[in-house]
Amino acid sequence: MATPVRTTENPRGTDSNRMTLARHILESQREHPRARGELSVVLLQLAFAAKVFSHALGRAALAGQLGSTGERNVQGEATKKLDVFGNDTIVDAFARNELVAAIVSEEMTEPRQIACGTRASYVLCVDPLDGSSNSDVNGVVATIFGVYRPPRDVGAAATVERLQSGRDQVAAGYIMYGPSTVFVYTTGSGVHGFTLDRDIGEFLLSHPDIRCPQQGPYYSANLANVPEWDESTREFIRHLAARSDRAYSLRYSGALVADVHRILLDGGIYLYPADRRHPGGKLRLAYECAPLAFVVEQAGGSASAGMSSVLDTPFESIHQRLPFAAGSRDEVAMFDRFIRDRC
Ligand code: AFP
Repeated sequence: MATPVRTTENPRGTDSNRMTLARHILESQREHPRARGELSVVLLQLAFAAKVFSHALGRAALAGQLGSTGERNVQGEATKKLDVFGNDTIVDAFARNELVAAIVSEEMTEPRQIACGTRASYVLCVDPLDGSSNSDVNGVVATIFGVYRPPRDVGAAATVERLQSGRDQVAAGYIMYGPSTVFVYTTGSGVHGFTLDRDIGEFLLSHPDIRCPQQGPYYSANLANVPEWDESTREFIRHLAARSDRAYSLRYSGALVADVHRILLDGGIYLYPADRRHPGGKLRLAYECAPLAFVVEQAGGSASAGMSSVLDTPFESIHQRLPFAAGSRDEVAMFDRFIRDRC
């Protein structure tokens, strides 16, 4: 008689011993003996909101949730119904607890004060639906988050006014809604990725300790903007494209996270530089550039605002923009050299 094969896998193929996001967050928390567990709960609430949003995105076309609302957001961009839904989902996940003092969102002109009068330590900055133009064409979209702990007086709650720079982040990451839903996060000890197992409703570790290759084969930028760029940026892209060994390929999806995620895993450079229409850059510092810079740097890559560091850029306003380059160290250093040499 054949010996039965012993397996730890359940009949649905999910190993019950696998690392869940919740377990990972709690085990990381133990590395900080003075931690009170509040950041862990913030991350778990984000994961909960991500599951709600992921489910809604999958049904959006059937539920009449595609298309625009007819309104414009603070940036003057047409608001999609899913922008509103994504924002409401995040706000709802934090509105009735005192986990964060305030939420800064791409979709809200002013910060939403949550835990006024409490000692909440964190400010959550979020782009609920990154890449919203992709949502109507079944393309990849994402949520980006940065959890900030701004300096505060003893016993007082954190305030948005006290946010200084991306260095105030204690956690950052993104949730990417593609063929699978992936939660990527850092708390300053490496970068880890989890894939949503829809059958059991859990994020399971699928990309432990992500490392961004030192150099890589991709560049990612909206080349329709080339005529609007300064000469040094144009020269940099020409340099990559003209390599006789065809070392580089172009990839651009129109969703920042999808493009940066590829670069994070496979290497290369993502670029959204300043252009004539966006002299200060297009991407938003608090909830796009800084969280992704934290992730990329924690994975061993680099992020640059051209001549300066993304993470050290002082915050002047919550919706401030910044030129942004991120990815493999070699390509980002090369970009910085092109910019510097021309100045
Ligand atoms: P939102 O969907 O959050 O407004 O972000 C879109 C985005 O900032 C980013 O996801 C893309 O990389 C970039 O815009 C695409 O912009 P272009 O259409 O100008 O290339």
